[in-house]
Amino acid sequence: MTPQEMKSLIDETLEDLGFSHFGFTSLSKPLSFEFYKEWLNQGLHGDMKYLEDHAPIKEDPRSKWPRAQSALVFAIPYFPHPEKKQDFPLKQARVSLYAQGMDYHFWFKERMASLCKKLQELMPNEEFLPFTDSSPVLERDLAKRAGLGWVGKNTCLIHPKKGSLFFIGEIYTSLKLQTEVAPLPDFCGTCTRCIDICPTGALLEPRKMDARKCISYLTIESRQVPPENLREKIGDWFFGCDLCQTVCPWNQKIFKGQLSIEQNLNLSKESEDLLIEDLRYILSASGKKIGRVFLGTPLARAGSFGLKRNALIVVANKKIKSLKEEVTALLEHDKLGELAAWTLDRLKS
Ligand code: B12
Ligand code: SF4
Ligand code: SF4
Repeated sequence: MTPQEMKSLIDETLEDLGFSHFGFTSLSKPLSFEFYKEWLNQGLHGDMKYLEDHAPIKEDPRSKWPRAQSALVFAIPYFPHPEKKQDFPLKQARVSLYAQGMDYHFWFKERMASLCKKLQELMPNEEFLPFTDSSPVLERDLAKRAGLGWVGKNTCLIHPKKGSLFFIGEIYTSLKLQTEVAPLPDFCGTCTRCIDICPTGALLEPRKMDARKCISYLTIESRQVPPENLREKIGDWFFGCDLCQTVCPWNQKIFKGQLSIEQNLNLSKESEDLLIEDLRYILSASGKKIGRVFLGTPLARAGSFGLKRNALIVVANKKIKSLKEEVTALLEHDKLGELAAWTLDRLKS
């Protein structure tokens, strides 16, 4: 199959699957692999040890998938969220846009798997393997090489007409497909809005993040309580953070007036009450109940410990005195006791 035939075939299904754009590239060594290695050597990945374990396969995908020759790379927008959860239990807690629905690890992968099935029927002797996020693939590098966007100073992949609020997924295949498009040029220019707005200074320099400082890491990936000097900077973010993307002029242009760039949201009395209700629920619900209610959403990843930790920080930063009782009840918690005491202290001032 020629690249042009493959493109036409996929173009037909693109809209049905909700993908916004796609491209393909050969599976050569990632262009930024040395940067990635150096980033790991500097310890900027914090406790995400799996990123170290994945390095050899990211460098040479064929060491794990010997037949893989190329990747079909897909983008799927998450704003507005395509897989909303009807009974999402939170009304006002500040949750990053990608997490305001069902977990993409399941539904995005399923959509790519359905495409794989179709391709497999047409080409029974070839191999098609779908991945997104958690597999050992350097996705932004791959997507850049496939022409899906440029790597912005906020480290995100941005497309001039689609912005950056999209997930990346890929199908590895035994087919030999050469990229026919040149990678997009860098359109950041002299802009530094993302670096300037980051509350924790996680963007150390253009395209280089200290993940240990990123609110997404601190509220989602980390299994620890954040160091004291970062707690206040998390502000009212309960799960993840979007600021370095929502401030980006390329997203602002596409999603006119729909993206908040407030460091801390200024809530009406009614919204403040809803926030308090959300936080009370998280602080007092059992681990079992939290697990059940958030099943299938990205919030399940943080688990009961992570969500209670995040709630305590928001209570402290928003100075929500009416939740004092719920905070006090966590003073004896083996992992959260210190944070609960810190929160109570903040509520006094
Ligand atoms: C670990 C991880 C995180 C960490 C670290 C993020 C980071 N910037 O490093 C944390 C938890 C902080 C995080 C946060 C988020 N993440 Co994340 N994350 C990942 C994951 C699993 C690995 C990323 C990684 O290896 N980081 C290490 C750094 C060094 O690598 P990198 O970010 O990929 O950057 C590469 C490029 O920038 C490239 N590069 C730089 N300059 C140049 C120049 C050229 C020419 C080229 C070719 C490449 C290049 O070099 C880097 C290393 O090779 C990927 C999925 C995957 N398998 O790749 C998702 C992924 C990057 N995350 C994603 C998302 C959506 C998010 C959040 C928006 C979620 C949220 N709202 O909370 C935030 C965004 C924060 C931000 N500004 O990045 C998407 C990004 C989509 C996009 N459009 O870019 C991905 C691809 C997941 C997916 N399948 O969709 N994430
Ligand atoms: S997601 Fe938030 S904390 Fe992380 S780099 Fe962007 S602005 Fe900074
Ligand atoms: S905010 Fe500006 S510098 Fe940052 S990614 Fe967007 S265009 Fe680039």
